[in-house]
Amino acid sequence: MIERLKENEKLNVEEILKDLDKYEPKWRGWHWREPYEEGKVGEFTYHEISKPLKNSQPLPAARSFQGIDPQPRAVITTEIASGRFEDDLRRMRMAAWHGADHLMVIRTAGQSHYDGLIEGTPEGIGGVPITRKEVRATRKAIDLLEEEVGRKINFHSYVSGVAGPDIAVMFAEEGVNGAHQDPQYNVLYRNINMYRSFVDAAVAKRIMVWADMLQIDGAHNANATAMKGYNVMPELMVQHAINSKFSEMIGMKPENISLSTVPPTSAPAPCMRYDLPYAVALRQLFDRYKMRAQMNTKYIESCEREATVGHAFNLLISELTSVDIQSTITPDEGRNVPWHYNNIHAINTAKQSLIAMDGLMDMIELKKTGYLPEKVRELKERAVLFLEEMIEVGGYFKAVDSGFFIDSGLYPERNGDGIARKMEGGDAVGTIVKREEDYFAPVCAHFGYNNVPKEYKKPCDAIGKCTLCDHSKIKYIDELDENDNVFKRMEKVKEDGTIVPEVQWAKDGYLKVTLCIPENEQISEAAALEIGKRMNLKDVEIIHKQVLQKSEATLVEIKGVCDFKPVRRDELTLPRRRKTLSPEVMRDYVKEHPIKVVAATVGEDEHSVGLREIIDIKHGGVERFGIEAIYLGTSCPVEKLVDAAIESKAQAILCSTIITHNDVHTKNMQKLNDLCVEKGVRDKLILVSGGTQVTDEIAKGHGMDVGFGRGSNGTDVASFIIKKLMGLNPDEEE
Ligand code: Z98
Repeated sequence: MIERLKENEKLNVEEILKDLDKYEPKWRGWHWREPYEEGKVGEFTYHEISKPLKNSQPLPAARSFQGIDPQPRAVITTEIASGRFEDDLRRMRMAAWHGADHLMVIRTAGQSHYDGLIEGTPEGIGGVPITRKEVRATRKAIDLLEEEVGRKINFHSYVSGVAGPDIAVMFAEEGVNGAHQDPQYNVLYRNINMYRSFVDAAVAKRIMVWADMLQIDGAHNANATAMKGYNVMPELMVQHAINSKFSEMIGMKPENISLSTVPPTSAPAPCMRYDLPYAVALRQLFDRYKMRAQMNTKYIESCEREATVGHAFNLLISELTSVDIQSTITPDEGRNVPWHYNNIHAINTAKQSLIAMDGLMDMIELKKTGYLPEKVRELKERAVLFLEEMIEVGGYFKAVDSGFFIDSGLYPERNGDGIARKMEGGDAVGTIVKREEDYFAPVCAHFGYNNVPKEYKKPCDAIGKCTLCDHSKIKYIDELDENDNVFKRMEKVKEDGTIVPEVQWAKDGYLKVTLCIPENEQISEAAALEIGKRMNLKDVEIIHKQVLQKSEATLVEIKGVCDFKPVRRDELTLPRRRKTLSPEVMRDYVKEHPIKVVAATVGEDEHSVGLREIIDIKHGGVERFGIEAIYLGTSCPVEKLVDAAIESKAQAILCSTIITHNDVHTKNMQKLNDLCVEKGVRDKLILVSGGTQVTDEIAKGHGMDVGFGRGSNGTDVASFIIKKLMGLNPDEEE
């Protein structure tokens, strides 16, 4: 049994799959982040953050801010469902470390297309099938992630389709924390009979109430589906209203009802003028409920940059209207290939933007007069009129039958392109059966009429507890298919010392290549595919194209599968990484003990850029830490360097050598050492050499204290010198 994850060890999926029949969820309900009122993280004070994590992966720029990782107030969502849940678990761990605490999985090919529960761990296409085993293993893995990052994590999926109530029961039993549930989704997009959808929704919602699950509705799908997504704003409000009120009538707490909001437009439309009034109107009309903001997906194309910028603007709306749950869609959603690292990019976009805007509302406020409130009022009026017309035609069902919904006209205008569903049509039509007078279901959290005999305090007393009251009563089926199961899949990719890149599944071998081809679009496309093949990639596909100028060049991104001998872990030479002192420690030391270095490129070497960067304050060179650098220029004789060091009482010499013909670089190193010995100063001077062809081994082999090759920077050099002066081991590795 795994008690605790170790940050330097991979998640052991086999261990998680053991003893699943005995697993019980540790908690139920929904977890909101806890506000961190004190707000102090590192040297900064924040106005609206939540409690810091125990373990996390900060934003890249945190390197310059003592590695801090402040966590926004809003819950951050990521959608993970690659088709193989065993790989999703690993991606969830990556997501949790970056700050996601709402992990959503989507059932394959549409939950709505399954008419019942399935068992085992079949592979899904573009989603996971959401079987009990998959749900249970996921919740169990998430328990470990919670422990590791130090925050509760919400697990979420969808309660839809004809099997909705069955799924709701299974989710309640297995400790799922949130779900999309909206009968309008079944009706409009899956053509399930409307009466049946509402009856099922009542049952499912009642069970969600028992499990204290958070509900997300499906209104935003109207934006994604309508021909003109931005015109459905009044209808979106009507859909929110129908599902929210219906849920409350079934007993759902308002704080467990979350509206799925999406800014309806994207640039090049003037989106703020649409999106902000819409978000404000929602907040005003639905102030009892929570807001889950998803970024706009309707207008996502295959450009990751464009998607990310769109996301950031959507996040501005979230900040301006105090979002409760911030959903993130991967920037590659438009390519239908959500990959590990793109989940992380999207989570980081949310975290980065929300933290960047911390305290914004203390400095600005939304206008109370003029365009914004006028537009807000107009939207609300249109929504109210929509509802009134629905009542006029005879109610919701009649309205759907008449094609009121997903019409691309801005209400009250109608374009006649809405989705009309027949009241007496759709899947599962005619399957509603009125309960007999003596109907009795011996289960708790049951919706509607139940003729519980008087002798029982609760219905399941009749059978000595139901599965909601006694988890051990659940019939757990491990696997049904002897070929399509997780064990068979994991067998194929088991650890064998090889390293294969992956984007969603273990050893899937996929990689992406970015090419700038100086040809027109058509030729570039063909050329990119050919180049991919010649790089030994299989199944090469274009995933993004962008004309830079019609005849000058086209940017093309391709994906393909590696078709070459895999790299082995045991054949690799690992780069050495010295432990460096923190900038503060270095600055403090130099303040107390001033350090001088002399530096030059030696011999006939005119390549000074590398050395200048090692020195220069602007490029993070040694000067940044207060070290004084005396630069003697290029092609400096070794003698001159040594004399200057002695004269200026420097503690170190930085000798840069790029040219290597006739091994001149090693000869100069040796000469530098020998001269220092000859002049009796070798033990007083730290000799540092650097250059693209220099390695630590070569340098040390030729009398230097250290050699810095490609990729080294001023921090590495300063830290080495200071550690040596402090009497610490400067070569200590991370
Ligand atoms: C989201 N990224 O909302 P199938 N019920 C509702 C839904 O919105 C969805 C489903 C069910 C989006 C994902 N939403 C789209 C209210 C899907 C799932 O047909 O069962 O797969 O639909 O987070």
